[in-house]
Amino acid sequence: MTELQELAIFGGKPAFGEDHKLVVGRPNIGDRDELFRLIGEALDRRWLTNAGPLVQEFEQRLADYLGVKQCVTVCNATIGLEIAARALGLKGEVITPSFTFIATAHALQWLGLKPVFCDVDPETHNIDPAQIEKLITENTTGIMAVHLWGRPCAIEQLTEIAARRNLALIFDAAHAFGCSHGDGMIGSFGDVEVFSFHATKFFNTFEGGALTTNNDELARQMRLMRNFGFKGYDEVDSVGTNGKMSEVSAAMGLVSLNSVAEFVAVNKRNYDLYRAELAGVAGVSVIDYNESERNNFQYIVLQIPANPEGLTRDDLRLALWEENVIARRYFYPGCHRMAPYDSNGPYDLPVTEQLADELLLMPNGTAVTEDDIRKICRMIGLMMAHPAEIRSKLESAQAAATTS
Ligand code: T4K
Repeated sequence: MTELQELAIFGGKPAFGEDHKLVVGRPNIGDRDELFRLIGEALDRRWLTNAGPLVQEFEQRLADYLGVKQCVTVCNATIGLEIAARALGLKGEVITPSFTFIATAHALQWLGLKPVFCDVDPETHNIDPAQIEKLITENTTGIMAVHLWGRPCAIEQLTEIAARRNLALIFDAAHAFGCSHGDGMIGSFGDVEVFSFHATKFFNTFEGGALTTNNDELARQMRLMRNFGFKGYDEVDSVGTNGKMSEVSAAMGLVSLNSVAEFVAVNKRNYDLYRAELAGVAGVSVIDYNESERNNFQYIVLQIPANPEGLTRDDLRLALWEENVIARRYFYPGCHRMAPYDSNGPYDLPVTEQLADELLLMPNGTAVTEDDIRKICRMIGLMMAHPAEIRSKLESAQAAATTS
């Protein structure tokens, strides 16, 4: 058992070495031989991008896995969100949460749309349907909701509001690959759903993403837009961009798909262990997943409510960083407090601000062992039990840093 004086902030040796830092988002990697075989075939074919055979196979396998009619892969989810918004003809204002990765808001702003920030539900961390209607104006054309941490939004309520108010409904499903909602997988709700397959996601294609929809005409338009709007060699149908996925990314995707069940099982094992190990630690809780649904368990989200007697989320983060446990404050400070949105206030987003100050994400995935987790949780227990000592040490380190 580590004693207080053995913690790195008191001069002890960090629990993890510089070459074994534990981070949020270390990629999961499937069968390398199979990956190199697929890449070798692509090289032999000399067909490297532009809807090649691997991309086509990947799209079909994704559509089958998700139970959705159409899947259009893209080079990343940010471009995917932009293509979705453009294909749906969004104009003016789009209602979206501030409590998300900045890409959600930026995708809208990049298109000249105005993201209108809506607060989130304190339990689900997802956009609060009860607050959406107050934000709808004559300029509102859509809702871009986010299935944060892979936990589905209030899909039925959002669908009902969108239909009644004649708004498009896009789900940013960047976190939600492999998650279900009732009878269906995330991927077939709203007008379109957008996945991210970035390296830091539990299922990755290096960079990449996918647009999924049951609307054939929308899929056709998004397919054209992803390739500059080209309809044939010399004919352009609409404004477009370069959002294509490469063959190398599709190869990684096919290989990742073969291992997706194993990645989820490891995430779940780790999640269960974090929960068990932290169960007795006062002042920290681990957010839960609805176990009657399919989840990917990629995000281990700790909540450390503000408490004048205890450690804050930021104290804990700094102490863990000294141990080379690079826990992250997703999504601090909230999009509305970042440029360019911070100059548009005032905002009334109390739950967003509270969560941005209280949540801390922990390392997960196949690069994290059960021993790593036990070690991390023991340190968290020790730190949380000694708030005064930890805080005074952090304050003196900070004072020394500012005077030097
Ligand atoms: N919507 C939502 C809700 C999202 O969360 C995201 C992306 C998007 C949209 C946009 O999707 P993409 O356009 O990216 O497809 C990371 C990811 O870059 C980002 O994709 C992700 N969300 C976000 C939650 O996390 P950062 O700025 O935190 O990344 P960074 O560079 O700090 O990396 C995180 C950790 O992962 C580091 O500690 C190092 C480690 N890492 C990273 C890479 C790239 C590795 O160990 N290996 C690697 O290859 O945004």
